[in-house]
Amino acid sequence: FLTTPSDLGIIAVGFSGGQGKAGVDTAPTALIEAGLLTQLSDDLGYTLHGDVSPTASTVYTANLPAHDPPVRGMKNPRAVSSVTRRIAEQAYAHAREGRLVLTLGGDHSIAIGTVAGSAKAVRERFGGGKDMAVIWVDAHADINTPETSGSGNVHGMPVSFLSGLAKGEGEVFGWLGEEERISLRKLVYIGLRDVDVGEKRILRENGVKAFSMFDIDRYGIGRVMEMALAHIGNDTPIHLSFDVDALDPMWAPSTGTPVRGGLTLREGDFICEYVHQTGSLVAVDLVEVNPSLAADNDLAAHETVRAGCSLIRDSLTYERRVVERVHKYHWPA
Ligand code: EXY
Ligand code: MN
Ligand code: MN
Ligand code: MN
Repeated sequence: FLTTPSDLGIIAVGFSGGQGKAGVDTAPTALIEAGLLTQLSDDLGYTLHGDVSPTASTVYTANLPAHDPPVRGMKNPRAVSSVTRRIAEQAYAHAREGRLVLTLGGDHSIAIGTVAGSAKAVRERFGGGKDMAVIWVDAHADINTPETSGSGNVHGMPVSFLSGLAKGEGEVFGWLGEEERISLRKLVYIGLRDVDVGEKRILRENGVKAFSMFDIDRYGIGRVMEMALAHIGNDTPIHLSFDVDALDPMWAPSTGTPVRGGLTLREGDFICEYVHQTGSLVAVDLVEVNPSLAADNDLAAHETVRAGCSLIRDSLTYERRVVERVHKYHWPA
């Protein structure tokens, strides 16, 4: 069945605790100030839900533990755990209301919450046979365990916690249960080009489907998307987690861990349009926009925010000028 839900649940998460650079917490406000919400409502016709006031995104960082020493080498472990837990509840609640969920990060650790919330909602709505797929667009694999991580930054670990490769305990991701897990068989990476040695071993040992920049050069983005969707299968809800650093720094310079040799803006937009066009999209994250890294260069920050808006728009529509939307999975409220 095809439905066209026009309700979009928005979660604005100004959170930077998954890595060390301040400024990524201002991204939701920057995206909104650039006109994102007007584009989604007036141009694309969505009804927006969720608190998107400038202060809303700060609620996630209010009342964080004052004393938060490392656990298994993870930095800010309790803060990241409690913020992602709240996000998971929000994402789940939006999905239960029949909304497509859009999350504005924040660093990529927040995807522990968004993906967990989507996975749980999809499992409840469609049953065990229809586990959700995740398309992770990133220069990095973000699949370090606390034990393989060299940095201790949790934004390099979300996929290991979400897949159960890393286990949480107590106040540090103890809330992540089976119902929030994803299967590594339904995970697909696109854009990889900076993967740690320990991560490569994890990807190999688990047979994770990954399309690196090499594959994109070799096959072209069109064929890569065909192969990615063939791997996932036709009949599977999709969560798209898009790290803006997947784009080449030429298009997205204001990000915490830029890696040259990335996607063009058009390739990034194509990925989003292609995923939208499947009709299977249930949630989108846009993360790692950090407007303050280019403080000496306003244009760079502006361009990165603009690229972020473009990716989000294209994930929520296709044929930009025609403005068509298609949604297969949809929860009756
Ligand atoms: N693999 C490195 C680490 O674990 O620290 C770098 C991770 C960067 C993560 C960025 C957000 O995608
Ligand atoms: Mn990432
Ligand atoms: Mn990245
Ligand atoms: Mn739980």
